[in-house]
Amino acid sequence: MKTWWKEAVVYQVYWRSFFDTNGDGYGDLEGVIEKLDYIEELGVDVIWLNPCYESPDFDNGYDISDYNSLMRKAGTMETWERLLSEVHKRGMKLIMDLVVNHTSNQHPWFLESSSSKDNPKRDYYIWKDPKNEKEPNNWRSYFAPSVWEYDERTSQYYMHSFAVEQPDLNWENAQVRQEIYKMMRFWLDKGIDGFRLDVINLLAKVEGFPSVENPNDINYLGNNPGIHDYLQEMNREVLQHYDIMTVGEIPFVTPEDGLLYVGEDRKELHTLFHFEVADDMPTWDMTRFKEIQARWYEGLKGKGTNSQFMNNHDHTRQVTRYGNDGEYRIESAKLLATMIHTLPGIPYVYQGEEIGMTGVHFDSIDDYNDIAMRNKYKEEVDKGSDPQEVFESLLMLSRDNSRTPIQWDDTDQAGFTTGTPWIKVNPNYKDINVKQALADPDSVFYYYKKLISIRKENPVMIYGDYKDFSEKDENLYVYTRSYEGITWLVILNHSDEKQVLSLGKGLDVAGKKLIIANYEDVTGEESIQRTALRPHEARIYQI
Ligand code: TEU
Ligand code: CA
Repeated sequence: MKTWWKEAVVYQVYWRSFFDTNGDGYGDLEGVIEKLDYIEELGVDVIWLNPCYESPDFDNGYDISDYNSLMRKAGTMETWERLLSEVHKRGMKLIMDLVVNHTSNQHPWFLESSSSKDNPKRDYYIWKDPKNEKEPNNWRSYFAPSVWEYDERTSQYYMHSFAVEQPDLNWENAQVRQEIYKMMRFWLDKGIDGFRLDVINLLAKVEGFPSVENPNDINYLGNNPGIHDYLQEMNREVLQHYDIMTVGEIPFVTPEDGLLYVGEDRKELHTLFHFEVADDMPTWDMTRFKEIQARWYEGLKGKGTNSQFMNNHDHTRQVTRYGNDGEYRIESAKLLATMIHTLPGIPYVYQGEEIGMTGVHFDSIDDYNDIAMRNKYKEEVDKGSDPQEVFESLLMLSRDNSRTPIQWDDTDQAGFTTGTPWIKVNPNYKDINVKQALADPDSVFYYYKKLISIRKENPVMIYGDYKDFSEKDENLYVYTRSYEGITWLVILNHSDEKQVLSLGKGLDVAGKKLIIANYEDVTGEESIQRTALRPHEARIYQI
């Protein structure tokens, strides 16, 4: 079935790092409004806005203390409403980040819940008695050694899958669920176009809360019995009544499990982020990547829709982590884009990716803000590890790699703010910035723009069958997408060396139409039955 959201390209706006209009060092919604023409120019359809609700901001807005009002740093409700209408005016859509596995510990619900054992909201969160004077079980949290935090006032522990400041809601409680549904309607009735649902598969917890054999492999936090009842209820009560797009953040899933969330007959969610790449593939691994793509393609084929992304606000920028951010930065950024936009699934562009922004290496832990990194650093140093070694081991995957401000131009602070930015600007902003990209017709930006625009005229990019012709190759990735008699051949050399390509029968491109290429001298008439592809070279032909 064809739908608007299957055909969309989504642009993720991490607003605090986007553009600051009042000099306080934080990007803000006014800044997003000011730069909407830039986003529109890229040609994307949907904007995913990271959380901008009232929050003490321990985890950059993922710790919400009031779902119905705006974080002061972001702006006012009036600004937000203007943002929505300006997005719509430009023919784009806006999806909001829905964080309902947990709230902030400053949320009035938690303040009440923690005040006494017989408070009517006690059951809004997950409270347990100590076991042998210790934690109720050995579960590890994403951002802390234990999911349990002891609260002296009532001599019980509460559960937090993330930081201590992010207590998990108790989804078993029907009143909690109704409160959440009401809040979702509040935003939907304002006219938003959908939700990105934060760690949505964590809502249901393992019954009985048993200790596990290997607490470090935290997959027991997700995909537990009951989760699909919650999502089907959410769909019935809220989602199905609106023409929206929903994308679930769903760690630890196989395609079989994934289909239970996004199967078109399931009435749960439209699409998902699985993390077989971003969480489980630390550095580039071509054959593994192909294996993941093939398995997900087969698993969801004709039944559900995948998403394609290699970075976001939690994961190091793709050109640094999975590509080449040095000599071949531009070619590599374009190759990765070619891949993401031609593999089956909805493509996501994380702000700054479209100009090939890179990760960072700051000098000291004090330059970092990421609560995941800081907590892990403290945990390891407290255990007695060498601080410098711990620091260095955390650099590559620090979430701040992707959170540095957008580099607008080569002026002070990359033109992001007139004040002091909440996190340092990447020092390479003099070379890599939006102003430069917009002035150069061969920039990464215009390559993205072209890829996105050809998607609009070519349903083969969206609905085409996928076939890999290069399964075992460590460097080359050669695949086709086919739809209604049209076949596109995608050829990628994901390596720093020349690679000899030999195309099998039926794949010759002689005289065939070149759709796009990331080396300027490729024009499309040549036969490349056997040819050498240059480092990070990417081409698409219609054959
Ligand atoms: O992320 C979930 C999370 O823990 C990710 O860091 C993880 O790498 C992966 O994406 C899922 O396995 C979400 C938000 O994106 C993140 O910013 C928040 O800190 C977190 O939830 C808690 O709300
Ligand atoms: Ca600001």
